Amino acid sequence: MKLYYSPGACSLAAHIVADEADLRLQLEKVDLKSHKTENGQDYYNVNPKGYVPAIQLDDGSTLTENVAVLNYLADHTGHKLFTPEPGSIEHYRLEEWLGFITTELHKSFAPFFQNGSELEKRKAKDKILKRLAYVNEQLKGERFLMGERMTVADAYLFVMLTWAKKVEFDLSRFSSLNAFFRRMSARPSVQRALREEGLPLAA
Ligand SMILES: N[C@@H](CCC(=O)N[C@@H](CS)C(=O)NCC(=O)O)C(=O)O
Repeated sequence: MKLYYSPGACSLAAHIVADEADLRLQLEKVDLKSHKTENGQDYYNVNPKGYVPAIQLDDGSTLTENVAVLNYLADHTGHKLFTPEPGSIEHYRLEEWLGFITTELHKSFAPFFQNGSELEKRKAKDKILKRLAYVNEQLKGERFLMGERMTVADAYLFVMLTWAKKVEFDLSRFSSLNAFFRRMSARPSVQRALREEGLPLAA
């Protein structure tokens, strides 16, 4: 399996999950400006949508969209991460978190990474901080979003928190979220994934 990624992008979640679950993953970096991969391939031939992540499966086909990629990986982690039984309420809770992270957090960062106006950035910041306040409440007394065991949603949330730090949001009042961030940062899988992407260790 191969992951097409860009350092520190949302593809980092899949990278962390694969490492956490000892999935053998080849990595291929994508330059999101030129849309060339590090092997000189035109990335549009891999993912016509032009964005990361994409995973190339062992049968040569490609899967895109972070939620689908994370769900695919979750189903191949051999229970090294918590992967609720299909049909169980926990399964839908995990989908609920993934849907929330991808639409309410991930997409809200767009003005910061796509040259938005100051007004767009201010509105986005208000929304993201409101959503993070909710996550902070949900994490009170919990190690991970789904309780005691890590799921793919935790890896995705971790990446969102690295972005919030990158754009210098003040997260100091979110004590549960900060504790979660420290716990995730301490995981060898997270440290290895950051190192492999050439990124500083999260602090
Ligand atoms: N809907 C996609 C969005 C992925 C996305 O936003 N990828 C960003 C990096 S985090 C990207 O590659 N942006 C470059 C572009 O859109 O051309 C998903 O959920 O996977």
